[in-house]
Parts: sequence; C-alpha cells; structure tokens
Amino acid sequence: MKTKILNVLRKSDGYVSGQALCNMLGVSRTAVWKVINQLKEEGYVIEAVQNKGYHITQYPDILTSSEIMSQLTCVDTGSTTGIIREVVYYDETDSTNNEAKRAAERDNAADGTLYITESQTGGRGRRGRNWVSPAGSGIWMSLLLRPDIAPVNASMLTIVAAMAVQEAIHTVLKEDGHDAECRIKWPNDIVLNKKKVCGILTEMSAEMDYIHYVVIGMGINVNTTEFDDSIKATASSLYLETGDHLKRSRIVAAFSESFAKYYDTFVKTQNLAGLKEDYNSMLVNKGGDVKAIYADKEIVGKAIGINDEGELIIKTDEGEKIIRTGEVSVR
Ligand code: BT5
Repeated sequence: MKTKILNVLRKSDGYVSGQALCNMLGVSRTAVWKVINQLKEEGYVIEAVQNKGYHITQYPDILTSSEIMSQLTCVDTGSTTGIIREVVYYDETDSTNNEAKRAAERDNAADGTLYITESQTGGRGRRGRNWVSPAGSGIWMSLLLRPDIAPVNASMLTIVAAMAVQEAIHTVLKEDGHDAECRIKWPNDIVLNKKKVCGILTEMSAEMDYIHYVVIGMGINVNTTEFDDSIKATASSLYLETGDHLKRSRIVAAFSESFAKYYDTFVKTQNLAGLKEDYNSMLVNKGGDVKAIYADKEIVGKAIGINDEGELIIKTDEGEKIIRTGEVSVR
C-alpha cells in the first residue's frame, strides 16, 4: 500500500485528497494516515492541507522498495515497467550478490528480484578483489535473473548491464541538465572523465546446459565525496565529476527500464549482434590505444569494438586479436 500511495502522490502535480486515496486503494482514512506518517518518518516532506489533501514537496535519497517501485508502477493499471519486479532492501549486508545467491538457493527467489543496500561490509569485485561500499553514497545492488539461455552465453549479460547502467546514468544526468558523458570500459566498468564510477560483477549457477540463475551485481558511486588512497587515482563518483547530488533511486528506476530494453534484444538471439553497434558507440576506448592483459600475455593495439559474442577486438601489428576476458587499460 505504501508503494501505491507513494506512486499516486509522486505522479500527481497537485494535492491528492485523503478521500481520493481511500477510494483508489479501497482502504480507510486511518490506514492512509498511517502510511503518510511512515513516509514522513522515512524523510518525505509531505504537505497536508485541509480540504485539499496531500502533496510531496521533497523526496529523501533512500533506496527502499516503495521508493524504487513507486517510480516503476503505472498508476492506472498497477503494472510495473522495466526488469525489476520486486525490491529487497537492507540497511547493511555483506554483499548484495551474496544475498541474491542465498535467496535464489534457499527461497527459490524469482526472476527480476533486486537486492539493494545502503552499505556492504564485504563488497566483492572480480577474482576476489574488494569493492568499497560505504553507507549513504552509492548504489550497491544485484539483479537476480533466471534466463532461458545457454550457460556459455551468460557472460554477455555483463555487456547488457553495462549498456543499461551507462544509459541510466546518462538519462538522469541529462534530466538534471548535465552533458557529462559516461562511457563503458570493456568489459565491466563505467567511467566518467576516465575515472571508474561503476563496476559490474556477474555470477552464475548452472549445469552444462541449464542456468539455475544469474546474479548481476552493480556498484555505482553516486554521491561519494572521497575515496581512500588505494583507489583515489582511478575511482570517482557522479557527484565529484558533476558537483550535483543525484537521487539514487532515479538511477535504479532508469536502469530497470534500460535493462529491459537491451535484455529483450539480447535474449531473442542470445548474442550481441543487435546491440554491438550501440555498445561500441558507448566504449571509452574505441579506436584508441589499449593495452590488454589476456592469459598472462600483454597485447598492445587499437580497440576496434566488440564482436557478436561480446569479445573485444584489438588491432595489433600482427593482425586482429580477440580477447574474451582480461583487463584493458586505455593508454
Ligand atoms: C568490479 O570488479 O568492478 C565489480 C564490482 C561489483 C560491485 C557490486 S556492488 C553490488 C554487488 N555486490 C558485491 O559484492 N559486488 C557487486 P573489478 O573489475 O575486479 O574491480 C575491483 C577493483 O576496483 C578493486 O580492486 C579496486 O581497485 C577498485 N575499486 C574498489 N572499490 C571501488 C569503488 N567503490 N569505486 C571504484 N573503484 C573501486
């Protein structure tokens, strides 16, 4: 009910009367009043004017289920748009990827569930690296999917997610009047002014020919004001690069819509033929000199872009090389 009330108030320009809310939701005045008080406690500033009703004048920067889902729900039909069907929020957890995996195994959690937290005590990067995830500043979230695709194709979901995060950040920055362009650094980073503002960690549980589930974990530095010495040189946040504090839930909502669009195209063919042109146009290192470490070998050349399988094509003096995984640095 909280999501519904928030949804109606959010989408209305003026005041909504208590009676109208009661009629719309089929609940009592007291029930509405209780929810309004809960929302106020969460930080929403709500004006209540006699004979007019309620109107939200200020939104808190929180990541609760109702804050996110109220942006993805159609007032009239109640149906949701985007890939996220349900949000599970934690004040703090070890890692949202761990939460998603536990829920998938223990509770058979559904496709499209998003696990999100204010703070991670054991945020993980790839290959055992750590992910700095302090409270109140970023988006630490994991999307649980149960795609009907071959396990060998699952790694391409990182590419799909990178496109969606890039587009979501771009959309929200644009709405706020910024023309800052964030780009993708193959395969799993989003950079702004060449500094990393987002990393993606995709994990999977599968048999040879069947996927149980995929978890796509994303960490986005939104309002972070400083980084410790170990990552200061390479990491940044949207706030540090633009000077603007953005509402994190708006980015999550925009991500949900963008991901659904790109995912649709991907699952039809189970390859990136329909997306690679868009992806390559978002690449920070396209056409530029790159150094890649792949299978302990160093490859130096010009990045051409990805192929249909999401592998990076690098033009070197000895011809074109294709790398499947690895680290790429822009020279
Ligand atoms: C990644 O790994 O970039 C994947 C990060 C995924 C994080 C999300 S948060 C929600 C979900 N739950 C998790 O536990 N994880 C996912 P990788 O490419 O291996 O980069 C890791 C490296 O980035 C570290 O070794 C640091 O050098 C650097 N780093 C750590 N924290 C950072 C941050 N907040 N911002 C930018 N760089 C960071």
